[in-house]
Amino acid sequence: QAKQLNFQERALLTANPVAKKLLNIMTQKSTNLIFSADVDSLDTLLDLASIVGPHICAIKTHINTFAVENFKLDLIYKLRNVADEQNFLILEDSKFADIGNTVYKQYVDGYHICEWADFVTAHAVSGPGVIEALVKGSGNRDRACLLIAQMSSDGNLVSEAYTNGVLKIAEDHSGFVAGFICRQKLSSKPNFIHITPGVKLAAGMGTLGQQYLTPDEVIKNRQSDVVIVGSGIYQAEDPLAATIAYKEAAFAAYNDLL
Ligand code: S5P
Repeated sequence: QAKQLNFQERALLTANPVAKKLLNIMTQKSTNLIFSADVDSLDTLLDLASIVGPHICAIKTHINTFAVENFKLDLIYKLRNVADEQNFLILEDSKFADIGNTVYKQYVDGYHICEWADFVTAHAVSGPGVIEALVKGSGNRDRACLLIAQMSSDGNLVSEAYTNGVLKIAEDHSGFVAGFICRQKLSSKPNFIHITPGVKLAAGMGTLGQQYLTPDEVIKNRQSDVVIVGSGIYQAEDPLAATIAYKEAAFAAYNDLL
């Protein structure tokens, strides 16, 4: 098997500042784990972020899932401080999918995502205008997006041709696209980071169509780079112990490939 470039080597080959930061953090902290903090309130999210922060390379948020009644956007700026102190990035999983003009407003005006999220997720279904809108909204900040190239849910409509189209758009916008949300390695270009959700230590079917793979399967067999774990951590009796278990499993699998 040919020698794989490690994260540190790939950071040097990456023009996007966020991809570079992520690759460097993964090297410094020995973690290719992103925590998907799908909890009920921003207060709970902040508490968990402080606990698991030392063991993750990024936290993934869904800012529009919190009940509006007692929503306070200022808490997300507290998360920004925790992220800076503990050296992890913030990935807002907006899955932008509309025409450029609408995405621009969602990114800049709605929740001020451009201010606090290092990177965001986007579908490429509407074409490259979505990326152009995010570039415009980012201004001179260090920002990036991940394109959804494949999905984990049962019965999803993503075809091989669609995935190939997403790769093409990513290559044409590689200054802003840091990588992919995917089920396996899709591109041999070292600047693209492959990030995989739908991960649990026990593989199998989750609720509402979610399908789980193990960290070992995702990183070693499918050669993705990073795992995203949500309920495997926040539903665990001991979220810190679970975080460490996922971190060690995913990083050992990465080391096995080198
Ligand atoms: O295909 C996908 C893409 C994403 S970003 N499948 C996913 O599950 N996700 C997200 O990853 C999903 O929105 C959720 O926030 C997380 C998975 O959470 P878990 O609890 O199933 O680990």
